Amino acid sequence: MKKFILFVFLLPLLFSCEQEKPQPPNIVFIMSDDHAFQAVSAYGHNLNKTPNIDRIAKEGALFNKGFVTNSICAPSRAVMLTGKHSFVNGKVDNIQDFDWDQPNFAKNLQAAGYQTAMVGKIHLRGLPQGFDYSAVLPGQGHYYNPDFIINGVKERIQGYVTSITTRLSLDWLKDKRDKTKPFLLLYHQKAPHRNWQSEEKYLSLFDDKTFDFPNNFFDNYEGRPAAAAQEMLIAATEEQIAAAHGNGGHGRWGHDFKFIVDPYGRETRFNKELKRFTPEQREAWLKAYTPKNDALKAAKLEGKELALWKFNRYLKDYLRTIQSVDDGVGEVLDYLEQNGLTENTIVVYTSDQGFYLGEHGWFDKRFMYEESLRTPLLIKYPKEIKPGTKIDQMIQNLDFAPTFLDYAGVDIPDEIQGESFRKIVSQETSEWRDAIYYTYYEYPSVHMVKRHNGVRTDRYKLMHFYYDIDVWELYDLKKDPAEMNNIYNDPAYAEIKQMMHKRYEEMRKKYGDSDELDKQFIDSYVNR
Ligand code: SGN
Ligand code: CA
Repeated sequence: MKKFILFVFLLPLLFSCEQEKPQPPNIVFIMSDDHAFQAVSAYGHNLNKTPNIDRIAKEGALFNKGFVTNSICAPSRAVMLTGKHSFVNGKVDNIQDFDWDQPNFAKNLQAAGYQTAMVGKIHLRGLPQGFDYSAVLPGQGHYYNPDFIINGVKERIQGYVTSITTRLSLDWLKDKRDKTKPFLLLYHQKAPHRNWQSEEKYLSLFDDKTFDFPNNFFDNYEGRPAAAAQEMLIAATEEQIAAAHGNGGHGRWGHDFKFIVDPYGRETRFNKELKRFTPEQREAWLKAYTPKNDALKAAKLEGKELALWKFNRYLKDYLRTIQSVDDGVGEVLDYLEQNGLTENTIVVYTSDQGFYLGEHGWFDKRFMYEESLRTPLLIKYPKEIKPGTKIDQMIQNLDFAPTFLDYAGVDIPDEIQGESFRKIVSQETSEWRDAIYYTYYEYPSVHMVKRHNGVRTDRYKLMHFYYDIDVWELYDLKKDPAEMNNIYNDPAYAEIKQMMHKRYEEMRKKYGDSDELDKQFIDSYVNR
């Protein structure tokens, strides 16, 4: 009896000890493909409404300076997984193989007892390592009726890729994981990647709107020869389209603007793309696009008017695909809420790089200029992050791996080059790096963006374009946020130039980059 009384007496103590043991947080890491920060309404650009993505910032934090280290898809994902720069993890461009055998943070979390899943676009060939469950798109994947490789087995799934990615993620959360363990879910959408095919229900969204050009749409690229040499114009002339390398290049009537027969009577390859659709999907598409395309043909627009039309077709299609992404984010946040998981789950929303929405006349990314260097970055974790927090420190995708390991209470391997931003976002400290380093390699290739690297501080950016060119660019981001004025040779900036060169050398040394490595990556690319 005495023993029993003692037991009853000690019972609450036992429970309180149990409760005090911190439970590692769950992590839902949402990444979209090519989602520009300009197209997340929380950033205030007024193009579209993303109420569900915005919920993350409202309940947590919004980063104004989230950057990548290499603005292209597969390399960005390799950096995210490994916490190491491209020239260290080896995946410098979309073409080379990624070595899945190297360490990644999902492997670390898995070893620490996490349930791990990767769903959607990863763009790294081979079976993803570090995941108990994977359902990934082969390569770029398709918008309609996509193939998925589910735990190594290919399967075609009928429907729209964004909704399927959400459904597979929710299925895993609901009944494919061990619910006694913490989880890591990489929920990675293909949208809004080119060629911006929207879900049937959003095909007419924004029809009643006309978007204005960004101020620098008709950029003349003066003082910026690499910018002049790109092939990623929204509104290229027929001559420019014809002269582009390969068939990726500038915006095209079929692939990009969705004409089966272009305004000059030429059949495009778009009809071929529609072959993947079911008859119902095809009908919905033709019903939406045919009258709009016929109207453009009848209007016989030219010059600036035609450019405005192309810009609007591009931007509307792009924004339409984001609507489905936002819907999916809402479904996942609702699931967490309805299952009591909100408090102990970290939710991150970001993109593999930024994107041009007409700035400099462009779509695509790759350049170190702001719109593609910068991504949307939003995070919530009610236990540590105050609602409505705004962060101005310069974060890079290099920092995801160490940050997640830090939250999970797992040791951060020394070889990781990024830093945990946990204390930055909880505002426990404000001490942080004051410069970031950038590299880009994929040239010559689609869009013809030349090899370059550079350093960005809070106010200045120094870039070096090399290989078949040797050009330096310097920008004062405070005076020239649109990066129209290369001040590299401006005597008024001589001291700044010197200081930035010093920072550039320091960064290359710090991360282990060098002229030898640049040369090695040229050789392996040219001789591949
Ligand atoms: C495809 C696109 C390009 C895009 C690359 C890389 N062309 O090649 O416009 O730059 O992917 O994108 S498309 O004709 O296939 O649409 S990335 O995000 O995967 O790096
Ligand atoms: Ca991408």
